[in-house]
Amino acid sequence: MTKSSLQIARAAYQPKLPKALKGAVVAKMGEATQSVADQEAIQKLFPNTYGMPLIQFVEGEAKEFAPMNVGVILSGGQAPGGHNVISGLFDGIKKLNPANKLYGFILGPGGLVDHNYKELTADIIDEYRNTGGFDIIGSGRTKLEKEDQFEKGYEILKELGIKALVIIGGDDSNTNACVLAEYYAAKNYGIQVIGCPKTIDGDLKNDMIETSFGFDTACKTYSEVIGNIERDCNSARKYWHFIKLMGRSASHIALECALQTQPNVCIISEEVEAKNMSLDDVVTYIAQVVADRAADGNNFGTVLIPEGLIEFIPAMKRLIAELNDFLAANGEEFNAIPANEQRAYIISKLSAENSAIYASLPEGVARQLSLDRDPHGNVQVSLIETEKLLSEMVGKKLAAWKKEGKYNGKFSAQHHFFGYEGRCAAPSNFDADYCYSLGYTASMLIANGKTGYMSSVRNTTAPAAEWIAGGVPITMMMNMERRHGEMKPVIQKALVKLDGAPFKAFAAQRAAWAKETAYVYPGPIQYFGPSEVCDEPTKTLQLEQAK
Ligand code: FBP
Repeated sequence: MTKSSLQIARAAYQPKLPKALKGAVVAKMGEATQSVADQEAIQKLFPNTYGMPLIQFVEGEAKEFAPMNVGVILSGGQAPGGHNVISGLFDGIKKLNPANKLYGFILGPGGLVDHNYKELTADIIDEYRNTGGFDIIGSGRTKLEKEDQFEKGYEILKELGIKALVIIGGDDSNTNACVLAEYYAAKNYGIQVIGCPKTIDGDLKNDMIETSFGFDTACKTYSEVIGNIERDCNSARKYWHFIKLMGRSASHIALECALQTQPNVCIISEEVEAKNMSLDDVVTYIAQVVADRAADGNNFGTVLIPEGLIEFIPAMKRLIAELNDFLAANGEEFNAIPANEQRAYIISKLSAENSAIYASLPEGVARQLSLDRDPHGNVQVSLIETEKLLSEMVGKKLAAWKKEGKYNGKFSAQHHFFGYEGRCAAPSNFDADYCYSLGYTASMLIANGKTGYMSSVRNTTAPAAEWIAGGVPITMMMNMERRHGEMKPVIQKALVKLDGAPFKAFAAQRAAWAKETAYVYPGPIQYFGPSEVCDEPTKTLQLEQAK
């Protein structure tokens, strides 16, 4: 297989480990834990895995371990560093006993249920060290939540002599990992389940999990390209660039990229919701920045938009909910109507408030809202071209202001969507080290007989040698939430906190960034070179950890 020079050099990179994990370790037990909320209900649902203590690994005496087999699953969207979690896990279990074996389940949780797996041997692992992607075994979005799936999984785990299963996933996958851990514990099947925090979205984090892996590399990849666009923009001085950034619901990616590149505008969905802003409020805010810059002779700029924005605009949320219900009940009638009359039909059927909003939307977006449904009958908001929606509406507003003599500039827009470009990038040193440490820590949790824990590596703004490795009971991160009409135990999703340091730092500077051209050009991720260039954590982490 042909490899690039960087791939060859990067294969030899030895990820940095916390000092405590370099030799033999012992598990130091902390205090018993409680769930973040709804303690009684969570305890009742997880009698075997509730209330367990926090664990920290510290240097200890070497011990002998009987041979064991371990399974691993990659779940959900790709995130840079997944291969290093697996290589850290592999090296960890081999160090415990060279006879230990690692099995990977193919294409996500579905591989466990369908008994689709392969043994991950040293030569396979070596091919994937420090590489991006999840292609070593593939990933998938099958939800592991039903008893018959757990039983099908048990069949193959028993057949392969697997003692522990590591599930690498986001909040939902780790919630399901905990449900599986509880199920196997209740049944006395002797199979441990350990989770690892993954997602570029950065929304799986709490007091004990400082960040999810992949967020660092993905944001650095997007920020490199945003910086390049900003420089182009500041060179030609003729375009407004509207850039949509991935992140299904939380705006952590947009916020981090804003902190790295200092654009003229960055919308944060959580703020839009908290301030009960309408679509028109968002459009007016952007148009005002455009007009103010035009008054200074600057007819150019950059705007960052989080992917999930539409669902956070309260009025849009209400419109989408009514549309979902209406189309679920009247889909056939709607589909029988000629395409050019569908818009008018919907306008005539919705409640007055929603009908007015729908009528105000550009043709293309209105069509996307009424056509694209996922298998559950919901609008696929990620398919909505919010960047085009906003620039079109800003353009209209500016044209109106021009007539009123309130604006006298030129507005020409370019559109971009950065998402998939960053999910499989070669992991930054931070993610390469962090992921390897998470995988290695998972092997230590297994060796210590733990189940229902998430691998945790903390103190991540310090040099890697000082990182603190351990385990957090997954039940500690849970609360009860209404999902599909039922109350369910789930890991709390971490949205952007408006009173958190990253948002406050952004809010304090955004007016200056709007007016001035204060762009920062982060450049590409550096894999070799001085530590201050290669090992820097995200601005989000730096601001959150600055005490
Ligand atoms: P996870 O939550 O599974 O990590 O996935 C995150 C994500 O990359 C979102 O940012 C994005 O909205 C979504 O996956 C896209 O999903 P898909 O890969 O199925 O198109």
